[in-house]
Amino acid sequence: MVTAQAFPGALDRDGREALNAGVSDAFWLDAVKRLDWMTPPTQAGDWSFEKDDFHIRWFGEGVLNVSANCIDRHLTERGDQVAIVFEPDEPDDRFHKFTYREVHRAVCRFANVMKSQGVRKGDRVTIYMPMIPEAAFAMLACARIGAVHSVVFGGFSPEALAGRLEDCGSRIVITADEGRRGGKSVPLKANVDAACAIAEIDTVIVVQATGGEVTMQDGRDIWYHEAAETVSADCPPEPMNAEDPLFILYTSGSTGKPKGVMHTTGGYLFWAAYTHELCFAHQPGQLFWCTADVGWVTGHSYVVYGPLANGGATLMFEGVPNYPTPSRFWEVCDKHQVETIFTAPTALRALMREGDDFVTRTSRSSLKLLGTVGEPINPEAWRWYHDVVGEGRCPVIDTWWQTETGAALIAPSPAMPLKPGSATLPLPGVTPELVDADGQVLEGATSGNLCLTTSWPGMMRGVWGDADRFFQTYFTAYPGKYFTGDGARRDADGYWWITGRVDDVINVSGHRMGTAEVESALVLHADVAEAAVVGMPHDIKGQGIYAYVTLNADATPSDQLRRELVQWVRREIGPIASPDALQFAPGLPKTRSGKIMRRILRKIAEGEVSAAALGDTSTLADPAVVDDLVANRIGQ
Ligand code: 6R9
Repeated sequence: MVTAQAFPGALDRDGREALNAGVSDAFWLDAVKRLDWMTPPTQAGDWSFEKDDFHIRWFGEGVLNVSANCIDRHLTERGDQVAIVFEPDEPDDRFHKFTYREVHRAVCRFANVMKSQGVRKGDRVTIYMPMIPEAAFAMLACARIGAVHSVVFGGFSPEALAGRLEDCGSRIVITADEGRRGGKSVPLKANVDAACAIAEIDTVIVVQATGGEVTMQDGRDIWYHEAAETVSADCPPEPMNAEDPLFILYTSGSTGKPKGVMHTTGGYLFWAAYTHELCFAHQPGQLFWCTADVGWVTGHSYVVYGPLANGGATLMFEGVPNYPTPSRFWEVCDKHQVETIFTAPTALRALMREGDDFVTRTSRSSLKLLGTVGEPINPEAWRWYHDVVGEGRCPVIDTWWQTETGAALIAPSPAMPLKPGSATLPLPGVTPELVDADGQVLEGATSGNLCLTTSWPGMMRGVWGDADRFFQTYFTAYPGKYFTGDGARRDADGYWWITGRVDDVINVSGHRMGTAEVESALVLHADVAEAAVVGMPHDIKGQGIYAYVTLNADATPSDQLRRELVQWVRREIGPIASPDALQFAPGLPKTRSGKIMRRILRKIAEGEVSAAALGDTSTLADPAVVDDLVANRIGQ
């Protein structure tokens, strides 16, 4: 336990518990006044998780615009204050600061360029960008005109990009010539060209980021800087209903293709802003640095929407934690006087391994809070963050949440007592519950599957293009409840500890990867007959990807083929999906009905190969395959 410390503007434990106890419709309708409404809502939540009456709506009859809330309403009071600080990949390149007024002009122009290309309210716009300010401008410009953005992480392959374009029927892509990360360039425009060969695209708007050479196709591709000169810097914000879609963000689940998680205007923006203030005691004008890419939900909620809705300054960093040296994060904190840094355990573990000198040679005196998100943080990394990075001065804010939840659900306020590895208590209106495999509710200090029994404003509203999939995926395992896919423990003190996914989702460096996706990529290769993918423990990434591959009869296992298959997956999905271990397996452990027993494959990948660990293998069609798998397992 780390004792609570006073923190300006932050709740202590009693304050949080009192707040949680006071949630009601009137509470929500009052809290949501933090947003600027064109028409104020008259209803708080209206929802049911029951099959016959399934619906989720928040802030009914409210009308607002997200970009007006993130920009316009701050203009009078803080038009000349910094809204976005951009720190480029190369520390010696010029950094930029944009005031709210400058962001306003840039977003209006971007919106007008989109309009001139025929984009209308409700259209889907795909954003495939590096971490540069134009990525945020493009998102806010979509919100301004009521277009629905779908940001695709710049590390995804042309194939993955094309799949996401097709799924949401987006005919326009906003990209850059290239991105830069860790001194390397990322050929974004070339990737878009390759995606255009698969998906049908009418327009590609290209931002000049590096000046690198790209080919432009007449009639399809336009340079942003040229188009921007021809449009006005004024664009009135479109009035949107609270339940109109704001964005789609693709995420991996345990089955099938990645799903387009859909968030709406009022509830999402409220939740991003409210949690940003509650968890980080954020005051207008403070510099907040969330290191996530805008390609992930963390970047949506805590790089763009939360901080800007709260009138803060947000830092966008193009690079990576260890370039040019493992001091980079802390140097950026010193250079810009960052007050809160919000990053992922995987980055902390990687930096921790490099030794304390890279940290201690920097000042970090501006830091007040340290945030973490994306995966369970091991107590050792938590302590290092708290003791070495924060010199014991800065509370660690461990926020548990998901793409589906919009923003944080279980997380401390800075003045609460903390425990290394625990996300502490739920936020107001969040009702976690533990159930066993049969759905029995578990009371007291215990572990189980983590469900949420009530709706909160930032909750996803649907899977794009598949009305049933939302209900089927999240509400059928335990009827009447949202099942998170995570396991958790509640301790005797009522604090929550998230233990990780209990489904077929792997969390690699804080990024979600569905085992089914990697398997489908592998079996597309001509030499592969069958593949099974599981997670394995990994010192830095948290989890790594372990693939078992059965080859076709005419193919021969070799190191070269192994490398080729790893490359193949990188090309099909992206580098984050590269298997860390790939074992050729003459057969996979299957039941007599043909179901692969992943439990056994997981144990082997974890190196737990005793008979006791592997458990009962007698129900397998061919128990001998297990011996072969154990004999040839790939050690870390
Ligand atoms: C925000 C985000 C969601 C999954 C989630 C869980 C894991 C996220 C965590 C955490 C333990 C935390 N996760 N934050 N586990 N402690 N503080 O990461 O969204 O990419 O959708 O991943 O990440 O397993 O279910 P997303």
